[in-house]
Amino acid sequence: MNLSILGVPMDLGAGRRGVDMGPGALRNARLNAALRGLGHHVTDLGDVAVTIPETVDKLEQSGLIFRDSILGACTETYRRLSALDADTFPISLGGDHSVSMGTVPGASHGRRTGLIWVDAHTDYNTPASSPSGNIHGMPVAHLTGLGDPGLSSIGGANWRVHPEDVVMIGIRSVDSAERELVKQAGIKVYTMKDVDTLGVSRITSETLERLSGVERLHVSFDADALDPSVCPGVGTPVLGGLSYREGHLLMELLAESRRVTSLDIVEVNPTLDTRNTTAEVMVGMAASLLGQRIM
Ligand code: DIR
Ligand code: MN
Ligand code: MN
Ligand code: MN
Repeated sequence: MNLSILGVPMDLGAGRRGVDMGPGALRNARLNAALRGLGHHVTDLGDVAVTIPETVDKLEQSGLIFRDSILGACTETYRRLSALDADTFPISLGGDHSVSMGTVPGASHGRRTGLIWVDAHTDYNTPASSPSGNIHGMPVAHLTGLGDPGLSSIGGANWRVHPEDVVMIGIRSVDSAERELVKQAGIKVYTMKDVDTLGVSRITSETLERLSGVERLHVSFDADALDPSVCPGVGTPVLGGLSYREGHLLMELLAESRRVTSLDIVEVNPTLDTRNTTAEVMVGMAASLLGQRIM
């Protein structure tokens, strides 16, 4: 397969600094070589230009933290990915999870897109519901058309992810107003309780069945979905996450389906990590999704 890698070194949407160094950490963990080793043709597109937070006023024009700079970086991300051929598989490297407001429409090529959101958090706050004001807690809401009109129309005025085409896996931290929004939207959520009781195998087959009508299938993998004992280098760790094997099994089963068309790896924070472990684990997850097999 032709794979294109795009870094989005942005930490403007997170409450803590440092995820802007994620793309460097993932490349340092030999992402490109791992994917080439699987037989793929890998092109690294480099990084999108992102505003340095120290150079602008935090509340910018809008009153929403770094909203204008985030909109700018996500719009550029969208442009870079939509310029690729539809049969090229893009892997976007965050950066905080707000990058997905650009990667998901960019990788969609205007088609109906299923979204598998692997995360400890549902990221379904709007500016009005958010207790933190951090935009990395809001990307899925914007992708489905809620919230700030600029952030919700990066893929054009008419393109949206339909809430019924979103499946979230690994969830264990949801704000109270956010919970109501997720329920109202009808998004399918597999919490960690569901992972414990149903198992990743059943969850993956149900997910693929639910998303059988979509043309594109995007996986957005927040490193904090994995347990902090596996991925310590994240800004908002929550105990009780996916094990190393549960993460790999999910990626392996999705790979076997041959339906996934794009991937994000986000929220890797080298300043909070131990010896680049989190980047190394996430490179392994990407390799499993792109066809690495044990036998
Ligand atoms: C929280 C945390 N729900 C917020 N969200 C995070 O700020 O909206 N998402 N950490 O990854
Ligand atoms: Mn997230
Ligand atoms: Mn296109
Ligand atoms: Mn998260």
